[in-house]
Amino acid sequence: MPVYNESATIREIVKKVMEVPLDIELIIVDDASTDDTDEILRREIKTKYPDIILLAHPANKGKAAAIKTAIPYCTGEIITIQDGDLETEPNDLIHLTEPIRRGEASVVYGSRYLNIHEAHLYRSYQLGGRILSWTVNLLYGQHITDEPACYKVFKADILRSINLHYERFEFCPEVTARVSKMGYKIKELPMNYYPRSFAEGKKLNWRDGLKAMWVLIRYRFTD
Ligand SMILES: Nc1nc2c(ncn2[C@@H]2O[C@H](COP(=O)(O)OP(=O)(O)OP(=O)(O)O)[C@@H](O)[C@H]2O)c(=O)[nH]1
Ligand SMILES: [Mg+2]
Repeated sequence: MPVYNESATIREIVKKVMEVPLDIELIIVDDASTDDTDEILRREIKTKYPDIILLAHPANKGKAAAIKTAIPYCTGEIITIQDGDLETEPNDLIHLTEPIRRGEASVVYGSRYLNIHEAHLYRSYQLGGRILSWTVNLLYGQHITDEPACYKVFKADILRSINLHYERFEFCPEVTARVSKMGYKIKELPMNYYPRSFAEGKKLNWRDGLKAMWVLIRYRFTD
């Protein structure tokens, strides 16, 4: 769980994750938050859940950098990224991990479009996400509907084998491009989504969408 300034949601999301009926090892990386996220993590959350591994960056490095920091600490067979906000429903991880647990898939993405109830706060994000998904399908021969979805679930060895180059929100397009080039077919399953606004702390913006497009194109033609 990469976190940056999530003091409003961190307690609730950790509680939800710890209540999922799966054998979960939670590693939280605080990326030099400037609010009291770090204090909440150390004083309250670590006391309540001593098994959680808390890591911290001395300076802000980005979401992908936080994921990179956490990967060597993962001992489980499956790795997923859980955001520190309340946009996702951690119980979805039960069905999202199932194809990997059964040995039927190696990479599973959640999709907000395979649900009956679509809930997108900003239309521009919805369109941007669709364009990124079409790009992935066109350039990499996948059949996905929601490339930037927050739940991406991997057989642990696959994620470990990828030496992530980018440090910020490029995590999604980079792993999508690289698992595709490794020959993995991405399986998509529905996921719930409860979008938050910028006022509530959303950090991703349109520039990240353009960067994502660039990363997808770049990896198609270079290594
Ligand atoms: N480590 C780290 N995490 C960050 C940073 N910025 C955002 N995050 C975390 O990344 C997650 C996603 O951030 P959001 O702003 O909700 O972005 P989003 O639009 O939901 O985008 P995705 O979930 O990445 O598709 C949250 O858990 C944030 O706390 C950062 O600079 N460093
Ligand atoms: Mg989010």
